[in-house]
Amino acid sequence: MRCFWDKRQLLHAPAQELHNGSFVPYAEHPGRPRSILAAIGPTEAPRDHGEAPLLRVHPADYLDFLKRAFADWQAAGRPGDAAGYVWPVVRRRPLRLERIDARLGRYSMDASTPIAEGTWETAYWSAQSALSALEAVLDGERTAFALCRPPGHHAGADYAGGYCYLNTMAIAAEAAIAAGRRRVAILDIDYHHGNGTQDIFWDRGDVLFVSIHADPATDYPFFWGHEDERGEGDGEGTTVNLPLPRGTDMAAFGKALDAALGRIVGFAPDLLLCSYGADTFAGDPISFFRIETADYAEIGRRIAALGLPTAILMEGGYAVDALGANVASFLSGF
Ligand code: OKP
Ligand code: ZN
Repeated sequence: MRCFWDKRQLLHAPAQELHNGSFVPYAEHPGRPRSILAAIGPTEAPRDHGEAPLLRVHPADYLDFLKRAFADWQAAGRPGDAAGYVWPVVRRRPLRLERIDARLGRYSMDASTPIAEGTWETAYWSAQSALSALEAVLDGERTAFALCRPPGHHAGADYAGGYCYLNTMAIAAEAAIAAGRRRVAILDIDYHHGNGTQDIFWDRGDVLFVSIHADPATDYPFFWGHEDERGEGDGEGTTVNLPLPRGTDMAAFGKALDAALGRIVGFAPDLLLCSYGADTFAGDPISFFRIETADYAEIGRRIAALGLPTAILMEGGYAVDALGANVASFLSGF
């Protein structure tokens, strides 16, 4: 399988994040892609598709924020990585925000998404890897893999969150539609709900978003991913949420997967895009499902059995020692 990765995706390395009340080492660190690279064999550098495909999803002012935030932070005399501390939940309205702290609040949803020196460049190349995997599939490959890092599915059109800055999945889906594909299905099997992807395609009838994830009653991101969220307008019924309880093993996950695949077949898409997170693994340090390494091959086989052209985009997975083996197992199923 063709695999895409750019070494500039190692640059982003925030020191810490706020986790359950303490500052702890940042979980989404460069050791993750190193573990995957050691397990999957040769990769190709992505082609540079420029900013136009990013702008189909994200407004220019948001990209400008991502590019400038770290420099603005340093210009304000701040130490370490840029991180917000105030968020405009109440009565948010358009404002010309100058202060870096205000801009960090305006353009992010949580405290797990600091901006460090190489953040923009890393996110940019993560998106280019996604676009290159999509391009391979549009050009006739049955499957392709993008080692996206940072991940993308928590980022909305104009907000960062959950280690995500650019929504790589939405960027790939919009590129597929711009290239003439009429119906695109997204299957998100990361442990966490892909709130950004859901938000972006909430009212879209041409993009199906199906997600299997930990119940947001107990798990991040809490405010999205509940079963009764089904989309609106043209998109009514094209958002499908299948939350599962902590402790879910392959038997229960497999039933939800079969239900998800049934919805995808019913949608009759031209193309499948898979947000793959290995944080459903039993040994994941921040997650609570019980999927084993060998199970990922079975999950991959069942998805591949749809027979759809499929681009796989990497999302989460934090058990770094097992991460490479988990990704390799999943890809082997295809
Ligand atoms: C990103 B991806 C919990 C903090 C949660 C954010 C988790 C982001 C996961 N104390 N931090 O979906 O794997
Ligand atoms: Zn996750």
